[in-house]
Amino acid sequence: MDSEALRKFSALHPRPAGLTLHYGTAGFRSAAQQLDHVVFRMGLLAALRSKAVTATIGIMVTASHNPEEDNGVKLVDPLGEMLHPSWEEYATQLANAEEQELQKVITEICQKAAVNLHKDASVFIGRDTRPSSKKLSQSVIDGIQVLGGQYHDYGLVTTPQLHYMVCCQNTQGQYGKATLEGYYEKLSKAFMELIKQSHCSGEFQRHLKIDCANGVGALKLSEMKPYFPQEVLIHIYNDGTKEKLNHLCGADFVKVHQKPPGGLDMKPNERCCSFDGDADRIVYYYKDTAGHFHLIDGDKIATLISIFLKELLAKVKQNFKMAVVQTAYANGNSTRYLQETLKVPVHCVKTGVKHLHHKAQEFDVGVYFEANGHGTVLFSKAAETKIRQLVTEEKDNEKREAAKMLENMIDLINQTVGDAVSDMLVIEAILALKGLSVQQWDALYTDLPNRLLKVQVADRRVIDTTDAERRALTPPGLQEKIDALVKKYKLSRAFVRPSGTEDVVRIYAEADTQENADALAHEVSLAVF
Ligand code: 16G
Ligand code: ZN
Repeated sequence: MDSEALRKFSALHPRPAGLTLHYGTAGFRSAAQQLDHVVFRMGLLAALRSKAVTATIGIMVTASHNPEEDNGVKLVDPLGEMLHPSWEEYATQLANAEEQELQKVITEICQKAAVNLHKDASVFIGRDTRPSSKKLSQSVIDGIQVLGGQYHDYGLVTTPQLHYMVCCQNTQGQYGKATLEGYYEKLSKAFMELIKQSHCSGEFQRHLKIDCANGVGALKLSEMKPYFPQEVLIHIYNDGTKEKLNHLCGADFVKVHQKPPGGLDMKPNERCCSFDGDADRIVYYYKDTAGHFHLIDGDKIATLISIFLKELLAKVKQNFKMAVVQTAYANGNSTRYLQETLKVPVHCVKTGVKHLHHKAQEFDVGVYFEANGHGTVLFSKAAETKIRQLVTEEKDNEKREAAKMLENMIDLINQTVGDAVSDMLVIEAILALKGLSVQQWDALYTDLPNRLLKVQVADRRVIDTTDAERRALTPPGLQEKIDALVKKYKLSRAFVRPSGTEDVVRIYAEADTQENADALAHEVSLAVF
């Protein structure tokens, strides 16, 4: 390690005294002006991680749906997954080290993680459209170079695009080409192949209004448009030319407030969707003729995809194991529908993409979605190989056609991480193939009324949870109080958990009516203090 270079460059990216940050569920997130030293040091860490695993590592500068003034950074592991949990601690140590301790901390990480500093390092960089992102990504480069790493800066990309690039690079192109053109070509080809098999006509079906949260999704969707023929009618709103990122728009705003975003005029029964600021989440919605707003969240997206895949899997008759992975936030009626009507096994895990992704890897076909709209589908290598083989070898027409659709689904879905663009195309293809309107999709089941609250407490870490965050272990007595409150209402459920991204405790409640869900959430929030 070039100690002189490390000293020189870390002095250019000083750590504000007394500032401690943690690598949480979504990496580091904070006010942008507090992050320069963090991104520099994450450049160092990405180089170390790359040397440790002898593969390209990704680093994305974004704070997703947070306000424009915030920013964040997270690392992407070789197959496009989230950074391995064992390294999250190293990230936190490195970010908080005193300047004169940096070299020591790096040496310690090298020892603990068996990193050979003489090895090469390769890092892919991406960033969102925040005004602070460009400069922060320059600081990332400084960090990589101090440790002698190579880098490729993709500039403005969606978070899932960066995950995709990293995966392509490390699988020698098996997953696709590690370029934006490669991404657009792969997805658009699979999409066109799929909808070719649709018998549904009527142009109105294809119109879709997309709120891009004034973020990078707008740029990337516009770039992708030429790859589609004219009949794909997507209309981009909140493209970032007029308003601020995530301000009164985007997937998180729509989900949390259960109302339409600003900047998008919705006519009755028009199909609309919202991306979040870095385009890794999507929710759909529409307004009915009476003017009522209907949200179609991640749970209903998972349900639609599961119905479609289950039908195809039945046709190819391979006994593939399929399951849906949710979190405690999944609407109770979605879980009920999946288990009881669709008869698909459902698993509940802790909040955070890495937990869902990990669980979904246990199945041949693992569908995972958070209610907030982050999700994807994972296919096991064995299932994928078999499906591709059926496409070329199967004599039975129906079976072969089903395999062909599954193959296109495999190519259309970004299996590295939830991807708003890819999910949107998956959903549009399924709606077209099944001839479903947005209302019919929404009517699969009715969401139980629910309420999400957040409360500030002195120390949110006093709350410890178990059973995939559905029960509180500490402080003592809290769970008993919640149990007693839940008993007062019908079809009710409630839980509390410390947020992994904000200094708050989150409370979720659902019940038979909105009044009861609100009351239950409120009563639980009082019990937390
Ligand atoms: C992050 C997570 C998201 C989770 C959310 C919960 C990733 C990429 N993103 O945005 O999955 O739903 O945090 O936030 O893992 P919370 O802990 O503040 O409720
Ligand atoms: Zn996001």
